[in-house]
Amino acid sequence: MMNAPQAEPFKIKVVEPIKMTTREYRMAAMKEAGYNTYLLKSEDVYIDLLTDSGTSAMSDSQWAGMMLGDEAYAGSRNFFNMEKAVQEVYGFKYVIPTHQGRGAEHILSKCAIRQGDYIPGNMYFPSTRVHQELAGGTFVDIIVDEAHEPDVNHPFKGNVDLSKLEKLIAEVGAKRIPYIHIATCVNMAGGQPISMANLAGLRELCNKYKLRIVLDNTRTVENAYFIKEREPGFQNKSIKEIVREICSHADAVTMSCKKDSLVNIGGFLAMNDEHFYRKAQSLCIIYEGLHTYGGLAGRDMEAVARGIYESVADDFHIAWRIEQVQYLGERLIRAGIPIVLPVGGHGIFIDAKKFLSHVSQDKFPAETLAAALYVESGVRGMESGTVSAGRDKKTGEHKYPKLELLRLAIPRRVYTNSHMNVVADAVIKLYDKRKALKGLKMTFEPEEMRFFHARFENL
Ligand code: PM9
Repeated sequence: MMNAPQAEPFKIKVVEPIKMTTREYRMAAMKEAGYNTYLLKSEDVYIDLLTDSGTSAMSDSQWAGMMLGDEAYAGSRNFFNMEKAVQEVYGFKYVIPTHQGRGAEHILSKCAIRQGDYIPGNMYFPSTRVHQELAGGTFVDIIVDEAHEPDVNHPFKGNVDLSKLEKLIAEVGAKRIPYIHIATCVNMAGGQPISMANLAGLRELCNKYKLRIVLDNTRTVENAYFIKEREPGFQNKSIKEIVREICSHADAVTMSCKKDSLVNIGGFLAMNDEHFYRKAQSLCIIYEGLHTYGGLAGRDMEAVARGIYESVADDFHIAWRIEQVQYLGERLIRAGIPIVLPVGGHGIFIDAKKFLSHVSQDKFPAETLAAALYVESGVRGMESGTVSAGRDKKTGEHKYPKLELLRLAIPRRVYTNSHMNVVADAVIKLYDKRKALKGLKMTFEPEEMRFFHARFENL
């Protein structure tokens, strides 16, 4: 175990008061929001664990950098700072800024996918899969089976099952696979890392079939921490070195800077291939903005540049971040709460199928749990289960995933372990009252990414 700092490796300079509410108030707010935590007003939330995306506290250096924003339409100095940060930390030559991660996914999908293509990945992510499908592709899950089993304790549940990839290549042919999209610290699996050995094996296999690897780089710094902790041979390497080595196995990356890079907005697509870069640059101009701002203000790009360096400047930042998540996880494990094991990098994922074993999956146990936890305590989490999985395009039926989870994602540098204690106490209290929960009925269903704005009624 790395020497994690005993307390937060920062001190608090600015604070944001949070509103305390009563149970009656929260019951009314939840009803008004159609029992979907995404539809709550954030000011009605006490501890907000909806997402770790764009919710980080920026440092004084990042805020100071915001004042140095060069808001020129073209050639902003902040773009060059961001480009240099990506080149130095992640090791890619060409950088296209985007407003956030899905902007990069959109450009990549449009550039590379043709109708009828297959895009293998280590478990789906909603925005990534939607862009693949809109471009005419089909996502294929090639993650190891263990990733779909909440209580199987495996150190690298984000690993690719190489035999699943070989099987797909044999079935459809390498020509129908434009690239493999591999995530670090796989979100939908519970923030589970991929090992360096697995990445190296994947690279070898892809070289054999001349296939490209695109990395979803969103949580690579967190993944690097797990490699350092768990994979032999990495204990004496810095997080910065491990991050660089992870990226060396990829041809390109998509990135939501709203996670690892400690900013409230921003993303990029980066690669080494000049031809791909030129094509992506043109699409950036059409969909995002000029290729030296891509939908971001100059000040946002400066915050991204500084955030990228900060995320790997020393190993204490990431050690403290992950240890806080582990702290909450261990409190829940000790109380017998069913959560995804091992504890992942960016949050706790409660196994709603086990927590609410009396609520069938067509009554959305994870969404039910999210709504109930808010009413109980003012803590907001997010569903990652049947509602997020959507419907099968062919049969029109709900896709019932093996993982039906309530995610409690922890923003970076925002909450203390006192807040984590409040969260743990609330979950434990709710567990004792779980039999009173009956499930939800969907009353409004949007076509794409329905978890964001679906509405429900209490059963
Ligand atoms: N992740 C999250 O809360 C934002 C909301 S979408 C449910 O976890 C990965 C692995 C992500 C991710 C966003 C994106 C998209 C790509 N890959 O939100 O567009 O976790 O910046 O990034 C969210 P953007």
